[in-house]
Amino acid sequence: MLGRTAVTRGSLSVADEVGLYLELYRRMVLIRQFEDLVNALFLQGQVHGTTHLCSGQEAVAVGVTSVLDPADRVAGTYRGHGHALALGLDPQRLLDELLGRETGICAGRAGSMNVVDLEHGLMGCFGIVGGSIAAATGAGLALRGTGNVAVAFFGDGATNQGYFFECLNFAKVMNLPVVYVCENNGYGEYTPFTAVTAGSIIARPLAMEIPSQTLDGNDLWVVRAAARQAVETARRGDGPSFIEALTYRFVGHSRSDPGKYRPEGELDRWRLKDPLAVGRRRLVEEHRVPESEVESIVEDVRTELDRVRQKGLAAPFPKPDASAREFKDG
Ligand SMILES: Cc1ncc(C[n+]2csc(CCOP(=O)(O)OP(=O)(O)O)c2C)c(N)n1
Ligand SMILES: [Mg+2]
Repeated sequence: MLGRTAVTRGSLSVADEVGLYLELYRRMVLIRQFEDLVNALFLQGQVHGTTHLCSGQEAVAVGVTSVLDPADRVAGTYRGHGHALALGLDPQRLLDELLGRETGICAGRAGSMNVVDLEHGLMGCFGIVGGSIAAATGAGLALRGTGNVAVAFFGDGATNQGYFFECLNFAKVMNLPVVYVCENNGYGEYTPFTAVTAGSIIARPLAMEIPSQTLDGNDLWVVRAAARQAVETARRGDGPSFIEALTYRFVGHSRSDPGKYRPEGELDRWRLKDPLAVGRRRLVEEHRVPESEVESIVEDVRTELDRVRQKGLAAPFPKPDASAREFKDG
């Protein structure tokens, strides 16, 4: 049975292990349905800017954040709706942000790619590939000795950026409390990561003697266990760790991408490993949760998001501020 402290984080507070996993499963369902909603609203011209959806990658965000405290710091990516919701950000405030409304978490000025929510530990979602790596490393420097940790989420493509090497080296040498979480979804935009990556990703942190593991990123239980180990290492003052979570995005890179570059059958194969299906199976078969209870989670989230959608579309737009007018005028 997990301790109470291990299961309390922001709005996440439950009494026992089954309750915990039901709540974590609910968060994965919330992320999936939220992304479906964003997609629909984008097609209706309601979402400003572009969107990068994380459908299929939910278990990584939810598993890792499930072992964090509110004073820990997280840097997400432009594919960051899942990171924000996993941390407990109110879906209403996130959707309002995407719709460019005053009631959004950043008052409608950040949009999809740049969400910040310090209350829940989210330092930002970074549009620069690998920007999260640098931000979390800096946060790790600030958090050194406090018992809190910084987490960087980033893609496989980001591991070919120069600062990936610089930051990991710096974190190891300075013994920083950072957990690096690579969401390896097999592609950087439209290019398979194998076509642009020499050797393996995991060999890179291992060469710096950073404790590292490659794991099934579609299994919430597996991700959570590895994240707990990595976070405990950092809290103890034993330096950075690295997780390579193998996963897949069920959708294109961004809204303009139908994903035609994927080999035939690849998407179907990954769909068999859908994190929601894996989670449902574990809940029903291992934790003896009735199917009907799992189904009611899915229905409850649907009802909640329907309300969120209606309220979001009725929310006010921000008024242009004086400085913006001044800039425009002259
Ligand atoms: C520094 C930088 N270079 C290029 C881009 C353009 N770009 C946006 S997303 C992306 C692919 C990144 O792939 P990956 O790191 O695997 O993350 P994923 O999109 O798969 O989650 C690229 C090249 C960018 N945003 N920033
Ligand atoms: Mg990728």
